[in-house]
Amino acid sequence: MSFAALFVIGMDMMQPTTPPKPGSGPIPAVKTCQVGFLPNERKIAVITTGKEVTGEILRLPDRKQVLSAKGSAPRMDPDSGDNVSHLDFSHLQEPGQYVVSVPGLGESTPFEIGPNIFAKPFRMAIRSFTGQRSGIDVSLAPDFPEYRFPAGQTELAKYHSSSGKTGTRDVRGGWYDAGDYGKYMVNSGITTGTLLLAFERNAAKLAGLKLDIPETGKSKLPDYLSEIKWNLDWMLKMQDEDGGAWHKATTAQFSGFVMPAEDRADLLIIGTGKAPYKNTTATANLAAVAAIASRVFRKYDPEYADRCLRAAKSAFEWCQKFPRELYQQQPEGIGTGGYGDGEPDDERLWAAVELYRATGEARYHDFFLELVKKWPETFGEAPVPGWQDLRPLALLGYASIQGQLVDPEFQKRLRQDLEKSADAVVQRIQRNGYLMPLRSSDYIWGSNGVVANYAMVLQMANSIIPKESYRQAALDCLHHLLGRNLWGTSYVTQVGTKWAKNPHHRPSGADKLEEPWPGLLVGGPNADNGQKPPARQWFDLTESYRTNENAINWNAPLVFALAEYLGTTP
Ligand code: 9MR
Repeated sequence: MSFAALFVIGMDMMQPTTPPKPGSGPIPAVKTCQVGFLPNERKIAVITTGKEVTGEILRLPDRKQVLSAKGSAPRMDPDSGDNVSHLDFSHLQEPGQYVVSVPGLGESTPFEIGPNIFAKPFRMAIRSFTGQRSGIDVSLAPDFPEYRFPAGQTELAKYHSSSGKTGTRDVRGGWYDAGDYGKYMVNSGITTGTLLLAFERNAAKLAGLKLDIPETGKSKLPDYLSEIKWNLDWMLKMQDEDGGAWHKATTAQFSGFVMPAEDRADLLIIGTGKAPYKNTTATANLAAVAAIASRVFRKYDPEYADRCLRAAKSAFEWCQKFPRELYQQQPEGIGTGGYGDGEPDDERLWAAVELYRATGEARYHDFFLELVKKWPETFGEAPVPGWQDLRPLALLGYASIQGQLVDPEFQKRLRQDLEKSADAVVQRIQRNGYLMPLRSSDYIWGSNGVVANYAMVLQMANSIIPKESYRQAALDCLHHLLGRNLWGTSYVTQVGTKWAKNPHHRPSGADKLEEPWPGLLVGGPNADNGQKPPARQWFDLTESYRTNENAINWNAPLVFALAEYLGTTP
C-alpha cells in the first residue's frame, strides 16, 4: 500500500463522529440567507429557540425598525434535530440592507433585499471554475488578486496500461474535478452539460457578461463560453480515434495538500484495463455534452460547433457498438476517484435526446423513445440528476422540446409526471424546518450539490409548467445553501458573512492565505455512514473530504440556479 493510500485511509479515520466544532464558529439562533432576498419573494428567517418569539427587521445602517413579526409556533425538524419557528417578513419589499433581530436571542447576519443580489455570488461561482483550471497559470484577479498559482499538469500524460495504448498523449487543460487534481470524464459530463444548458436558457443575459478570465477581450466567444471551452477541449482530447473516451486522467494516487504545479507525479490516461479500454458512461457523457455544445457554440464559432457535433456522433456510435463497457473496478495501483457506474443507459438516453435536439435526426429520436421504455416511471420523488444518473436531464430535455417533432402522448405524460413530482418537492420544502428539499435519505456525499440540482430542476420545471411555487421553491434551495441552514453558515466560500472556512480543497489548504478560495460550494452533510441526525453530519474541517470538499459538479448547478436571477427587475 502506498503512502498516499495510507494518507487517505488516515483521513477517513480522522472523520469526527462526535458533534462538530465548526470552524465557522458558534451556531446562531437567528438564521437567514446571508445574501438576501429578491423584493417580490417570500422572506423567512428560521429561529431555533423552542419558544414563541417576536422579531424585528432593522434597516441598516441606522437600525431603524421597519417591521415586527411574530414567529410561527415552534416545531421539531427531525433531520436537524432543531426546534424551529419561522419568522415571515415577506411584506418587506423595499430594497436595502437589513438584519433580523430577536430581542434576547440575537441577530441574523446582515442581508440585502434587492433585484440584483445574486449577481456577485454568480460571478464568484462561475469564476471558481477559472480557479480549477489545469495547464494554465491561474489568477482570480481583479476581484481576488492574491488567489493565484502557476500552471499544473503542463506535461504530456502517459498512457497507463489500462488504457490499451503506450506512449504519451496531450490531455492538457480542463478543470480539476474538486479538491483533488484529477480530471474525470463522467463528472466533467454532467458539469459541462449543466453549464451549457444554463447558457442555452439564459443566453441573452450571459452572452454579454465580462468575467475577466484569460480569454476576455481576445476571443469571439462570450467569456462564459470561453470558460466552458477550457474543459470541453479537454473532453474532446480524451476521445480516441474510434470514438470512445477514456475514463480519466489522474495521477495514480491523490497528491498531498500541495499547489497544482507541485503535484509532480505522472498524469496517466486510465481506462478499463480490457478491450475496448474506453467505457460507455464516459463516452455517452461526451456525446451528450458535445451535442449541446454544437447547439450553443454554433452562433459564435460554427467550425467548433461542427467539430463538437462530429465528436458527439462518433461517441454515440461507439456506445451503440459497446453499450455496456463499464468502469467499475479500479486498475491495480490506481486510487484516485472512481466514478464507477454500473448503469450506462441513462447516459445514453441523455446523449440521444441532446443529439436529437441538435440534429433533428429521427434515429436519435427513435432510440430515445425505445430506450426510455426501460424504466416504468419517469420523474419520481427525487427528480434530480447526479453524476451517476443523467436520466432526469434526459427527461427534462425531452419535456422541454418545442418546434421539433415529438411523440405528443409521451411528452404530455412526461409533463404531467414532472408537475406531480415538482409539486411534491414544493410540499416537501414547505414542510421542512429549513425550507429545503432533501428527504432524510438524501443526505449523501455532496448533498449540497443535490440541493443545488433541485433548484435547477425546479427552474426548468417552471419553464415547462409555469408556477410561482416552483420559482419560490428554487429560491428557497439557494437560500438554504447561502446561510438559512442549521449552522447559519453559507456553504459557498466567501459568499455571505459567515462561510465554510476549511474546504477540502488543495489550493486552499496549501496556500498561505487565511480564507479559502472564493465561490466554492462544499459537499455538505453526508450521513451515508448512518450517523444521525443527517443534517448535522457536516464538518467544516479540511480533512473532512466526505463533507467539506468542493466539486465542479456541485458548483455547476449553483451557477445554473444563480444565472436565473441575473438582471432581474423588482
Ligand atoms: O461525488 C462523488 C460521490 O458521489 C462518491 O460517493 C465519492 C466516493 O467515490 O466520490 C465523490 O467524488 C469525488 C471523486 O471521486 C474524486 N474527486 C473528488 C470528488 C468529490 O468528493
